[in-house]
Amino acid sequence: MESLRRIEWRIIHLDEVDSTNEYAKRIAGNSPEGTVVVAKRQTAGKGRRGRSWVSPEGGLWLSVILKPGRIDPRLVFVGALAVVDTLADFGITAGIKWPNDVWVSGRKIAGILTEGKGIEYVILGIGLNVNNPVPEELRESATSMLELTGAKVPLEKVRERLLFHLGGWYRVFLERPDLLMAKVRERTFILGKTVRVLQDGEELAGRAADILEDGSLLLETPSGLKRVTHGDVSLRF
Ligand code: BT5
Repeated sequence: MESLRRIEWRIIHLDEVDSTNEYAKRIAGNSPEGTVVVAKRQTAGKGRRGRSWVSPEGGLWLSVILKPGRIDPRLVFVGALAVVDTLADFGITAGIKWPNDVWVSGRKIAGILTEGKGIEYVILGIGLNVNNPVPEELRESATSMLELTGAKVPLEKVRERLLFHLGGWYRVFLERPDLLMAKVRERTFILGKTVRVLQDGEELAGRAADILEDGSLLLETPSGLKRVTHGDVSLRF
């Protein structure tokens, strides 16, 4: 198989922005693939379905513009695996909580938000708590690299490692999505566990049996196997 060249990142640094995803969307039409928007702070950082993402100074808040020619739900895993590998570079063992979170010891350290426009572009947004304070209201559910390592972590180094791993996993996504999904299964810590999934207001409970090739979650419920394409997974009952 002919190997694609590694993506070249072109970084736009901002002090403050509403949301790096929104900024990236505004410029995506006229920007090449590999454009990265990084901000020190976001005033309206966002998660999925209108939720907000707390983004004070000290964290890594960035969005990359990708042009794979299609919207593919598996792109979220390119971000999640890159975060897991980056954390490993700093001695932190993390896992993927399907579909878009990265957790360490029962707490969320990063979230991924992908947004796309047809075949034109995909924005892959990543929020990783590095040296920023963990929001008071999320004390129970969130953590940061600072909290886990007990020391300030060089933010530029984290960004560098993250972009390095993103480039690598993006290439795997393009060339060998089967290998990407194999790694996702390996890194997903909910497999085999009993979970509750909230999907469009409907609640499903069952055993997380597998992540299928298309990125969806296979749930073993009392009424049979269910394929879940999106939603929020919770392990706490
Ligand atoms: C996510 O949404 O986890 C996706 C977050 C993506 C953030 C990045 S930052 C760069 C780029 N620009 C943006 O505007 N967004 C992306 P979701 O699965 O919906 O989770 C949102 C929930 O996570 C919130 O409702 C809170 O409970 C929790 N949360 C908010 N801020 C957090 C933080 N800093 N650390 C951990 N959890 C947080």
